[in-house]
Amino acid sequence: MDRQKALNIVKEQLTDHRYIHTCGVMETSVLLARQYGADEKKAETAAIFHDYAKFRDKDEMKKLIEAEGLSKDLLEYNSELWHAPVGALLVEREVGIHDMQVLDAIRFHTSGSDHMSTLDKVIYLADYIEPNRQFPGVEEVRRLAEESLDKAIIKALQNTILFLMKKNQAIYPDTFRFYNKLVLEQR
Ligand code: DGI
Ligand code: FE
Ligand code: FE
Ligand code: FE
Repeated sequence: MDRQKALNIVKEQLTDHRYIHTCGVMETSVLLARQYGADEKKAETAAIFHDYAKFRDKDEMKKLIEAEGLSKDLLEYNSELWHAPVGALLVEREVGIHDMQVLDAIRFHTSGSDHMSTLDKVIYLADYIEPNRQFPGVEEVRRLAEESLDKAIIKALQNTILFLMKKNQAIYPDTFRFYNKLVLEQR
């Protein structure tokens, strides 16, 4: 799909703030895709649509997770996780994108999983380090991203897991699976 058309579609789904974030993810993912050997056009498309479902009503997302066979265990965890798998579903259904690599990158962009492709990792990391992000520790992850996709993601996951733990929140098991896989592969 044409980039401007895709951006126009997603803009209607998002707040201005989230749209600016999306444009940052788009630019960063194309650079990371080039650097780490993922398909740049697929990275661009996945980035544009990665937060497509971010502002869907929680009840609507809950019903879709139940009715469409998405992992029901998601419902026991933070509802922030839901927009990723629901987004993959709705981007296919409402936007008509059927590329499974693009849809998977959207599906796994929040939780991660233990079988992340390079494209999935590129979107995951770009979402964390895009230029408009300003949380503590992001500069270190940006530096690591210059030398290693996996090392940068490990640090991002450590930051996210610690952040959630400090707020006394549960961690979705796929996030630990993603983290463990990357750490074990570093040895
Ligand atoms: O949608 P964005 O804000 O751009 O970013 P995202 O899709 O990565 O969502 C991140 C939020 O999800 C962040 O505030 C942490 C929260 N979250 C809640 N539970 C979990 C979780 N993130 C992960 N990775 N794992 C969790 O179990
Ligand atoms: Fe998101
Ligand atoms: Fe993220
Ligand atoms: Fe995002």
